[in-house]
Amino acid sequence: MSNQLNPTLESSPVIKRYENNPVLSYKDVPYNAALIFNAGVAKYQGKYVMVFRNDYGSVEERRLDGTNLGLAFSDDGIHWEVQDKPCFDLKDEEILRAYDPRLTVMDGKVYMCFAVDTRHGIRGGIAVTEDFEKFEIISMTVPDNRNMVLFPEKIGGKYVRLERPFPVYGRGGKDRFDIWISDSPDLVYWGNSKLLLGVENVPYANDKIGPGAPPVKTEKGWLTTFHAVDLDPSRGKNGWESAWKKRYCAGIMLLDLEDPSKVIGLCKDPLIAPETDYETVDGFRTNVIFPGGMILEDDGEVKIYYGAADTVECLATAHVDDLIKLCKPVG
Ligand code: M1P
Repeated sequence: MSNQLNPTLESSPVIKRYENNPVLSYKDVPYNAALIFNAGVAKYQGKYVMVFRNDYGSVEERRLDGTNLGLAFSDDGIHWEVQDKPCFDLKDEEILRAYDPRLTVMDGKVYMCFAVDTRHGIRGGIAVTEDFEKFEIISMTVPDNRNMVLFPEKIGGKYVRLERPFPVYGRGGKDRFDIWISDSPDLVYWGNSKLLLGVENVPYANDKIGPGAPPVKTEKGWLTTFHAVDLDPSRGKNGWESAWKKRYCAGIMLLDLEDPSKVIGLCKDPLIAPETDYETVDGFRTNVIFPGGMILEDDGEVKIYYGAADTVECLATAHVDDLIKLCKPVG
């Protein structure tokens, strides 16, 4: 039975959920694992590769002890083989944990953006790897920032990223968070930051938005997902926490190929809204769809990977032409 929230939001008819969702849960992980979600996914060296967030502890006792990132490979993007140990575990006196990875393949290397909780705020990191054993950290933002994603090629001679800083004083002390875009000559120094999309431009969000999977290139523009959050203070207890009043949907938009700071198309309705039990009922935080991976296949199928209910990793597909058609001109 799904957990209906007001207002009712539905997924786009172009979306097809994988019938055997989730594609990954703690049961598939051969080490301490509890919540497996918010993965980055890419195609690399002839395989699909997934780096997933693992909040470990005990599902039975509803207890979480920490976070690391796990690694899985697949031949078809559906069935995954998890490696025997976590691949990334960032902790020291200052850094509490890294989470929510997003993967971009560029020049034969895998770049991973991730969020970092530190004792002095939440930072966005970028690391690079060729083997998922050694990661070199290239840059870290000032707090507070997260949900960073890299475009898969330089545009106008610069690297480009989307990101989601969290201004507090300047947005009335509430979660009114928006998507920004920045560029860099070297992935280290970032600037030319511009507002890309304000939360007020997404009709089904009243709280905050943030970048989803790294954009994919199409003939019509850069196609990219985001998450969009609505909040209703009257919503009560859901999931493991004493109160969870938010709902996360996936949205989709199209950015100009030469100037990706221009939104040229936006779907005014959710692309994926929480509807199934594994999205709305069975989870740590119910009613959460958190897209983090998007792969455009040669036949036009787009695989969209998303964390569901902050508990499991899921897959939905759609045809690229249908996704582009959803993105209507803005302004
Ligand atoms: O619990 C839902 C999500 O909340 C945060 O996302 P954001 O700050 O972008 O809204 C993150 O903690 C994310 O991991 C989590 O899925």
